Amino acid sequence: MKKVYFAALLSLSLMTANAQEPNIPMGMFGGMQNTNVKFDEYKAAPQGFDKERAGIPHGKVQLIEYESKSVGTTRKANVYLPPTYDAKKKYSVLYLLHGIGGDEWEWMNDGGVPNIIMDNLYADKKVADMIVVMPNGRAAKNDSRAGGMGSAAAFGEFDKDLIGSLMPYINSHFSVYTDKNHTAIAGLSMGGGQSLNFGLGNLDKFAYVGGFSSAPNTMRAAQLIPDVDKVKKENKLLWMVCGGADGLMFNSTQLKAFCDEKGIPCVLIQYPEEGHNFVVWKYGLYNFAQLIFK
Ligand code: FER
Repeated sequence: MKKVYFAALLSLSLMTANAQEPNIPMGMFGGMQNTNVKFDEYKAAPQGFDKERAGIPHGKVQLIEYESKSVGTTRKANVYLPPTYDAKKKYSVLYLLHGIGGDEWEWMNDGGVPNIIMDNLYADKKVADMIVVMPNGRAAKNDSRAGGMGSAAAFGEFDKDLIGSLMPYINSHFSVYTDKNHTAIAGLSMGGGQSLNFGLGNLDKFAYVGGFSSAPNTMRAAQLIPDVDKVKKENKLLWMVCGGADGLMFNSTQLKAFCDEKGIPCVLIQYPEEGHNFVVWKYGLYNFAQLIFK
């Protein structure tokens, strides 16, 4: 019993030290208040955008394994290849990240249907040519879902694995463009925070950044954007969505308010009445995918 209590305390303090401390400027709960912002317009996605459609070509999802220098293990990622994938052509790359309870299978198996959303967008010619890489964002030797909140620190370490090992693997094993203008990063919840932190923290690697219901691992705006002019010049899209009934909205509004004040183009859509779930995240992928690489 004592052990369990200690482990819970430890993981809480780890979370605080690694994920929340730099994000809360004014006392314990100062960072958790919602900032008033003007949301961007919500337009419902069309009926069926997330339903398998008969008579259209389907892409393929394949599980890859790569050696991670920073973690020191062989790690896994799922890669969606569009129906038209042809090694004679070149594709852009979207890195699509999961939440605290997920892994490289969360988008595929927990209700995200990214392959179906992308197949439909391809069939309707609404997206640029891209592949979608769904890694495990928990950069630890044991990267299983069982880590839960205790693995918040490992989510913060994922940039080393992503940039140092996964991206080079993707660049050398698939027919892709490798420059920042053909590379995007987006994710849900913890993965949304990672996308904002790593995307805006590596403007030379990612020109398109998306955060869906971003979690408290999202850095506070002034730390996330130390150089306003550089972001204005180098980022091509900063796009966020969060449910109107999601208690984590404050992570998105603090960034939106900062961007509005500094004149940085930034979208934040409030999904009406929705909570912290795949309704919002599917909507996020559907919209974000149409805006990138164009
Ligand atoms: C928190 C609440 C939620 C937190 C992370 C989450 C790091 C992540 C949720 C998710 O990924 O679904 O306080 O702190």
